[in-house]
Amino acid sequence: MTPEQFNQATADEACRLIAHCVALESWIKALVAARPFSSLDDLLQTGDRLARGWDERALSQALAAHPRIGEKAQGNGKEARLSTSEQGSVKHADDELKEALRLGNVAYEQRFGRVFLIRAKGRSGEEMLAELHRRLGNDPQREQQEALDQLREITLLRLRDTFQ
Ligand code: 2AL
Repeated sequence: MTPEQFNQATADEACRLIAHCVALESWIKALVAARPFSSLDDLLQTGDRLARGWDERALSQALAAHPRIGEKAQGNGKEARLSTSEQGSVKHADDELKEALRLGNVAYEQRFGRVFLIRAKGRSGEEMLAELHRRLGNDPQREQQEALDQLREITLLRLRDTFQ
């Protein structure tokens, strides 16, 4: 799809075209309402600006659509396929790394009460494990900000990949 096609779609159709980027209807609707975009850069910058307004509620809502690192996504929709592809580096991780990620996820959920979220595309399993361990040392406020930054990165990568 080109930005021009996105500009010209009906509002409902435009929402459907970007629905896989993040499970937050408010962001999807706001981006669609901000059309027309003069370029892909304009579109991506607006998507980024709108994502900078996310808070804790948005984070917990959006997290429902993200499987744990190292766990298979549920269902066979577009989001599940995207997660599987983003997490490609852990698919063939050895048992030791998989177990370390599993234990890290448990510790993170006990400490912060939500799933550990990280932009997986472009990161190895070892890098994600190191980040998990580092972020376990964050205070809750700092960690919420890091998780929101990761959610924004994942969303913007998905948005970028939606367009030619
Ligand atoms: C994910 C996911 O599904 N894709 C990604 O980049 N990160 N999940 C997660 N728990 O961080």
